[in-house]
Amino acid sequence: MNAPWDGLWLDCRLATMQGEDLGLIEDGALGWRDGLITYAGARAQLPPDHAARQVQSLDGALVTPGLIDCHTHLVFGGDRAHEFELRLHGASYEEIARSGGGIAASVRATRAADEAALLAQSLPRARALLREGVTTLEIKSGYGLDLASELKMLRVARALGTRLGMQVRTTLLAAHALPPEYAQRADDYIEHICSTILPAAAQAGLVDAVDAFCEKIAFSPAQTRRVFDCARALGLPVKLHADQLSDLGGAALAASFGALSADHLEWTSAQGVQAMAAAGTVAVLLPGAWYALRETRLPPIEALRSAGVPLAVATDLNPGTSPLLSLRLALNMACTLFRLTPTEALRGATVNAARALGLSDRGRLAAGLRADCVAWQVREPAALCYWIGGDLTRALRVGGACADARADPA
Ligand code: DI6
Ligand code: FE
Repeated sequence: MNAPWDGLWLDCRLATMQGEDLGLIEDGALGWRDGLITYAGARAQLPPDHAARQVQSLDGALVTPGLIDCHTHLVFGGDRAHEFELRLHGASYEEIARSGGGIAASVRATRAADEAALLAQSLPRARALLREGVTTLEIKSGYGLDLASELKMLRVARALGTRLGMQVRTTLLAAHALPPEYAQRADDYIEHICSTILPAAAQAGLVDAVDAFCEKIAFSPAQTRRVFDCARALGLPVKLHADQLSDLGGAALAASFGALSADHLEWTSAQGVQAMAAAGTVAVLLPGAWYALRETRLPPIEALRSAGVPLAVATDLNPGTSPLLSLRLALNMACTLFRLTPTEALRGATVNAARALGLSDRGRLAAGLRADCVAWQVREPAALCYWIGGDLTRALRVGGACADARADPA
């Protein structure tokens, strides 16, 4: 007789994400033990020894894998609400950056905050995502831009996961912007990343992947390649902020390194799409930044779809171009603005988001995978993309443990 399961949900609609669509199972059952799914399937086919310590009937509620936000800059000091007002009065994002605002403003605030303060400022943002079903969160550095501050950011990112019981994957984005001490010396800063920041962060075990902002207002393809060569030498996977404001061939560059993902992609060419398809690189769509910047050029969604490039959707939560505290709202934007189907959007925040992080142990409901799952207050999967805002979460498990941000009132 096997040990009893830790939990069993009955009478639910399972969106397993198995196969190429939602993998829906009506009148389903989901069991777990020791943090892993033991059964995900029809209730009628439950194995005989499915006794569980806690059994809940969900009255036909929808159950999905835990949501995965695969692209965030969630840790940062201060905010840039005043820049939001400046932009409403006609200032452009670039003009604000050139006058010392933008990322540089967040760098100053992040460097000035000690680790406890940075954690305290970041907790409410992580809690907001947890409350709406995000069980795995990617968090980038990139507002420190010196060794001590980049390590501080990455430690805070990991601490958020420990504190809230969420899974956190950390990405080093030291190549996000040029710090003031390296003004006019971008190549020297890239060398500092490669010789000092990246090796130290990797040595400290704080880096799961490496990213760069390949853009005219940030770093060139050659500088990006230099950082990626360093990441490859350290055995770290890469991902890239690619072709967001112009076509610098970022998507093809990312694909040439076998990147986990290329993100933004508004200006990606047909060649870039083909390169991503050949490399298996995931397209991470970030409609929050597109919306906040009032962009007009859409990513090549139909080309990506036709080429079979996996589509993921994320918040790009950051203080400048995407102060978006809701992955579900990102899903609504992906459908409404980018014309994804609800099935594409939901797969984009589960199985394809897991792939964008190089994770195969989550993002689907199947025996042996992590017991990260959400029971919702809706029956229709499309309702998760349809409702704009609101609290639709009914129950949440991270590795089988009850994780409710409301339980962490601090
Ligand atoms: N692309 C973006 O839209 C953000 N970073 C990036 O690489 C902007 C981040 C900020 O404005 O703080
Ligand atoms: Fe970003």
